[in-house]
Amino acid sequence: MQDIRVSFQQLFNTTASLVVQSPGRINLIGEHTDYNNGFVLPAAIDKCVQVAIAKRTDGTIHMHAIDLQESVIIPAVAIQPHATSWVNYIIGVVVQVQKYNTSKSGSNASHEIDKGFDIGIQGDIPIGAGLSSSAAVECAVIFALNEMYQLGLTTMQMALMTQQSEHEFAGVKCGIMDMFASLHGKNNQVILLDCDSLQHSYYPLDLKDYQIVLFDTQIKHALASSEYNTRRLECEQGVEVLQQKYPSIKTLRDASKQQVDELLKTDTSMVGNKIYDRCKYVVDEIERVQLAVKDLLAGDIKAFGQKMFETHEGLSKLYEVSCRELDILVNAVKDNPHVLGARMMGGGFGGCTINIIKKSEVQAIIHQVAEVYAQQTAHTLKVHQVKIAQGTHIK
Ligand code: GAF
Repeated sequence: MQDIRVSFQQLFNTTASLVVQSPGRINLIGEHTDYNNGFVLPAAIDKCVQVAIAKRTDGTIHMHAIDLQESVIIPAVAIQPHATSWVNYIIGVVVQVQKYNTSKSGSNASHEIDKGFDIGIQGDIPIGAGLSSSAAVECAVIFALNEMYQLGLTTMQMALMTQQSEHEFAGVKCGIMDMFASLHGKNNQVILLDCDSLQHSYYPLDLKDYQIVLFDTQIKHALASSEYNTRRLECEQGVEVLQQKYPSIKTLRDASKQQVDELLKTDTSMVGNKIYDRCKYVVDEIERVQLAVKDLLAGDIKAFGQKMFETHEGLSKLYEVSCRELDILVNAVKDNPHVLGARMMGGGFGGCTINIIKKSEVQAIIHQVAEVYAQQTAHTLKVHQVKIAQGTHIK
């Protein structure tokens, strides 16, 4: 990436007061569990978004996406969602900061953010690949605003506010995982996050002779966000039924497999089998993450990888968020003795698979999978080899 301070100076004819870098993320296991208050095991990666920022005094926000060579200017107050998606990831966060300011000192108080700012943005996280480029933008923006306006937000508050911004300005009712991982990542460590209590612990990822490789389908089906929101609703519908008999169940995190079988499997007249399938996948996956962490701690990467395959099976057959292209990529490595685990990663309907592959075999396997993918689809495989990196920070 080019030096963003230089681009900023040229674009806005002023010096950036600070530059913030925020990473994308991978997720080892625990998919679609975050908004069900379960566990996830993500890590920040060495692909990131950078923002450079400086205050203005004329009540306008000037935004420039360096990679896209696009500029947008809006008034800094009474902000509404914009037609351009990258703009929403910035202004949605501004709105959250303004709400926070109002909650602290009332709507009549004046705040410096209302006077506007210049912001330049660039990055190398592939867009639509399921590596959370949008969360990285939101986290970089909130971190920069927090610093520039001395808001005093904790990284936990930042994670919750950027999640809210995604709900309101991107229309995706996402969980907390992506923002949390981007803000809290540490070099070479995976994060076990309990999405209920938000307690988290770090574990070194020692894959021995194996490494993580991402296979990118290079597609993103249009129904991704609407189906995502539908899955969330289906889980909530399941919870409503479970609550009638077990009022202490507030989310699927609180439900056991037995309770899901007892109330959702048989009662097809009320909720239909889809609801059972969704809830069954989620309770299985919440348990699977906890067992997978034990495998990791015991150094049993083979058992860990096996669970990744199980996750994919559940996401594909029960949760139905995979797609033909992702299934082709997982099937292409399933029986390969040098691949310990593979599964689709992130929200689904495109994006990447995450694979644990023997280092010495990586090149041969890439070659083989690329061939299968080209034969069976109209797309070209892209490969990302990522390292686990530090979370959001000032550059
Ligand atoms: C997307 C969402 F943004 C996350 O919150 C999470 O639900 C993930 O899909 C699926 O695990 O990345």
